Amino acid sequence: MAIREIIILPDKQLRLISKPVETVNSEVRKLADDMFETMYDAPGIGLAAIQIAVPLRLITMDLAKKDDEEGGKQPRVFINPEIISASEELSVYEEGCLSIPEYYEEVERPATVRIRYLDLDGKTVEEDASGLFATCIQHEIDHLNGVLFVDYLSKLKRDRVMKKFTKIAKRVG
Ligand code: GNR
Ligand code: NI
Repeated sequence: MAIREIIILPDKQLRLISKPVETVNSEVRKLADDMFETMYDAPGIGLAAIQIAVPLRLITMDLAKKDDEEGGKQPRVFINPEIISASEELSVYEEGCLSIPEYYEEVERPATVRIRYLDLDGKTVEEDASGLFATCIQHEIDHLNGVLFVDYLSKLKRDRVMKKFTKIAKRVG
Protein backbone atom coordinates (compact mmCIF):
# COMPACT_ATOMS: atom_id res chain seq x y z
CA MET A 1 0.00 0.00 0.00
CA ALA A 2 1.11 3.53 -0.67
CA ILE A 3 -0.17 7.05 -0.25
CA ARG A 4 -0.20 8.71 -3.67
CA GLU A 5 -0.09 12.41 -4.47
CA ILE A 6 -3.48 14.03 -5.04
CA ILE A 7 -3.50 16.34 -8.05
CA ILE A 8 -4.90 19.84 -7.50
CA LEU A 9 -6.67 22.43 -9.63
CA PRO A 10 -5.75 23.67 -12.28
CA ASP A 11 -4.05 20.36 -13.22
CA LYS A 12 -5.45 19.57 -16.69
CA GLN A 13 -5.59 15.84 -15.93
CA LEU A 14 -8.70 16.59 -13.83
CA ARG A 15 -10.49 17.32 -17.16
CA LEU A 16 -9.69 13.91 -18.72
CA ILE A 17 -12.43 11.40 -19.47
CA SER A 18 -11.36 8.28 -17.56
CA LYS A 19 -11.32 4.91 -19.36
CA PRO A 20 -13.38 1.90 -18.27
CA VAL A 21 -11.62 -0.79 -16.22
CA GLU A 22 -11.41 -3.77 -18.60
CA THR A 23 -10.67 -6.52 -16.09
CA VAL A 24 -11.00 -6.49 -12.31
CA ASN A 25 -7.61 -8.04 -11.57
CA SER A 26 -4.93 -7.80 -8.87
CA GLU A 27 -3.58 -4.59 -10.43
CA VAL A 28 -6.98 -2.94 -10.02
CA ARG A 29 -7.26 -4.21 -6.43
CA LYS A 30 -3.79 -2.82 -5.66
CA LEU A 31 -4.80 0.55 -7.13
CA ALA A 32 -7.98 0.53 -4.97
CA ASP A 33 -5.79 -0.21 -1.90
CA ASP A 34 -3.60 2.81 -2.67
CA MET A 35 -6.69 4.94 -3.21
CA PHE A 36 -8.09 3.97 0.21
CA GLU A 37 -4.79 4.75 1.91
CA THR A 38 -4.62 8.11 0.12
CA MET A 39 -8.30 8.90 0.85
CA TYR A 40 -8.09 8.04 4.58
CA ASP A 41 -4.85 10.00 4.93
CA ALA A 42 -6.25 13.15 3.25
CA PRO A 43 -8.85 12.66 4.83
CA GLY A 44 -11.78 12.46 2.42
CA ILE A 45 -15.02 10.48 2.06
CA GLY A 46 -14.49 9.63 -1.61
CA LEU A 47 -11.75 9.49 -4.23
CA ALA A 48 -11.73 9.02 -8.00
CA ALA A 49 -8.63 7.40 -9.56
CA ILE A 50 -7.96 10.47 -11.72
CA GLN A 51 -7.31 12.41 -8.49
CA ILE A 52 -4.12 10.36 -8.17
CA ALA A 53 -3.48 10.85 -11.91
CA VAL A 54 -4.81 7.45 -13.02
CA PRO A 55 -7.48 7.92 -15.72
CA LEU A 56 -9.55 4.81 -14.92
CA ARG A 57 -13.25 4.57 -13.96
CA LEU A 58 -12.57 3.53 -10.38
CA ILE A 59 -13.90 5.14 -7.18
CA THR A 60 -13.31 4.49 -3.49
CA MET A 61 -15.65 5.76 -0.77
CA ASP A 62 -16.18 5.55 2.98
CA LEU A 63 -19.09 7.48 4.45
CA ALA A 64 -18.60 6.19 8.03
CA LYS A 65 -18.77 9.05 10.52
CA LYS A 66 -15.56 8.12 12.32
CA ASP A 67 -12.88 5.54 11.75
CA ASP A 68 -11.49 5.80 15.27
CA GLU A 69 -13.12 2.57 16.41
CA GLU A 70 -12.20 -0.85 15.09
CA GLY A 71 -14.85 -1.95 12.63
CA GLY A 72 -15.98 1.63 12.12
CA LYS A 73 -14.73 1.68 8.54
CA GLN A 74 -17.10 1.16 5.63
CA PRO A 75 -14.81 1.00 2.60
CA ARG A 76 -16.61 0.72 -0.74
CA VAL A 77 -15.32 0.42 -4.30
CA PHE A 78 -17.23 1.32 -7.48
CA ILE A 79 -15.83 0.18 -10.83
CA ASN A 80 -17.23 1.55 -14.13
CA PRO A 81 -20.16 3.15 -12.24
CA GLU A 82 -23.16 4.51 -14.16
CA ILE A 83 -26.21 6.48 -13.07
CA ILE A 84 -29.19 4.62 -14.51
CA SER A 85 -31.86 6.94 -13.14
CA ALA A 86 -32.11 10.08 -11.05
CA SER A 87 -34.95 11.57 -8.99
CA GLU A 88 -36.62 14.81 -10.03
CA GLU A 89 -36.35 15.85 -6.42
CA LEU A 90 -33.13 17.76 -5.80
CA SER A 91 -31.11 18.26 -2.65
CA VAL A 92 -28.47 20.79 -1.71
CA TYR A 93 -25.23 19.82 -0.03
CA GLU A 94 -22.13 21.81 0.82
CA GLU A 95 -19.44 20.09 -1.23
CA GLY A 96 -15.70 20.07 -1.04
CA CYS A 97 -13.06 18.33 -3.17
CA LEU A 98 -9.59 17.06 -2.30
CA SER A 99 -8.43 18.48 -5.66
CA ILE A 100 -9.76 21.95 -4.67
CA PRO A 101 -8.50 22.17 -1.07
CA GLU A 102 -10.27 24.29 1.53
CA TYR A 103 -13.01 25.47 -0.83
CA TYR A 104 -16.64 24.63 -0.05
CA GLU A 105 -19.86 25.64 -1.80
CA GLU A 106 -23.44 24.42 -1.92
CA VAL A 107 -24.34 22.30 -4.96
CA GLU A 108 -27.82 21.11 -6.00
CA ARG A 109 -28.10 17.59 -7.42
CA PRO A 110 -30.74 14.84 -7.73
CA ALA A 111 -31.61 13.68 -4.20
CA THR A 112 -31.68 9.98 -5.17
CA VAL A 113 -29.93 8.07 -7.97
CA ARG A 114 -29.94 4.44 -9.05
CA ILE A 115 -26.43 3.25 -9.92
CA ARG A 116 -24.90 0.22 -11.61
CA TYR A 117 -21.25 -0.72 -11.11
CA LEU A 118 -18.84 -3.63 -10.78
CA ASP A 119 -17.57 -4.60 -7.33
CA LEU A 120 -14.03 -5.84 -6.60
CA ASP A 121 -15.12 -9.40 -7.53
CA GLY A 122 -16.14 -8.11 -10.97
CA LYS A 123 -19.82 -8.70 -10.15
CA THR A 124 -22.45 -6.24 -11.47
CA VAL A 125 -24.39 -4.51 -8.69
CA GLU A 126 -27.42 -2.19 -8.87
CA GLU A 127 -28.19 0.03 -5.94
CA ASP A 128 -30.19 3.10 -4.88
CA ALA A 129 -28.25 5.96 -3.33
CA SER A 130 -29.72 8.80 -1.30
CA GLY A 131 -28.53 11.44 1.14
CA LEU A 132 -24.75 11.94 1.35
CA PHE A 133 -24.22 8.71 -0.62
CA ALA A 134 -26.16 10.17 -3.59
CA THR A 135 -24.23 13.44 -3.45
CA CYS A 136 -20.85 11.73 -3.13
CA ILE A 137 -21.34 9.15 -5.90
CA GLN A 138 -22.50 11.89 -8.29
CA HIS A 139 -19.47 14.03 -7.34
CA GLU A 140 -17.15 11.05 -7.98
CA ILE A 141 -18.77 9.96 -11.26
CA ASP A 142 -18.40 13.59 -12.41
CA HIS A 143 -14.62 13.24 -11.82
CA LEU A 144 -14.60 10.25 -14.21
CA ASN A 145 -16.06 12.58 -16.85
CA GLY A 146 -13.68 15.47 -16.16
CA VAL A 147 -16.36 17.46 -14.31
CA LEU A 148 -15.70 19.30 -11.02
CA PHE A 149 -18.26 20.63 -8.53
CA VAL A 150 -17.17 24.21 -9.29
CA ASP A 151 -18.63 23.69 -12.79
CA TYR A 152 -22.10 23.97 -11.19
CA LEU A 153 -21.38 27.37 -9.60
CA SER A 154 -21.90 30.80 -11.16
CA LYS A 155 -19.25 31.88 -13.67
CA LEU A 156 -18.17 34.56 -11.19
CA LYS A 157 -17.50 32.04 -8.40
CA ARG A 158 -15.87 29.52 -10.75
CA ASP A 159 -13.58 32.12 -12.33
CA ARG A 160 -12.62 33.33 -8.87
CA VAL A 161 -11.66 29.85 -7.61
CA MET A 162 -9.83 28.91 -10.85
CA LYS A 163 -7.85 32.15 -10.64
CA LYS A 164 -6.96 31.57 -6.98
CA PHE A 165 -5.63 28.05 -7.64
CA THR A 166 -3.82 29.11 -10.81
CA LYS A 167 -2.04 31.79 -8.77
CA ILE A 168 -1.07 29.30 -6.03
CA ALA A 169 0.24 26.84 -8.66
CA LYS A 170 2.45 29.57 -10.17
CA ARG A 171 3.80 30.48 -6.74
CA VAL A 172 4.63 26.94 -5.57
CA GLY A 173 5.43 25.79 -9.13
O1 GNR B 1 -14.02 14.37 1.01
C1 GNR B 1 -14.91 14.80 0.28
N1 GNR B 1 -16.03 15.32 0.84
C2 GNR B 1 -17.16 15.65 0.12
C3 GNR B 1 -18.12 16.44 0.74
C4 GNR B 1 -19.28 16.77 0.07
C5 GNR B 1 -19.49 16.33 -1.21
C6 GNR B 1 -18.53 15.57 -1.85
C7 GNR B 1 -17.38 15.22 -1.20
S1 GNR B 1 -16.20 14.23 -1.98
C8 GNR B 1 -14.73 14.80 -1.20
C9 GNR B 1 -13.53 14.01 -1.65
C10 GNR B 1 -13.31 14.23 -3.12
O2 GNR B 1 -12.81 15.21 -3.59
N2 GNR B 1 -13.74 13.29 -3.91
O3 GNR B 1 -13.64 13.43 -5.24
NI1 NI C 1 -13.64 15.57 -5.62
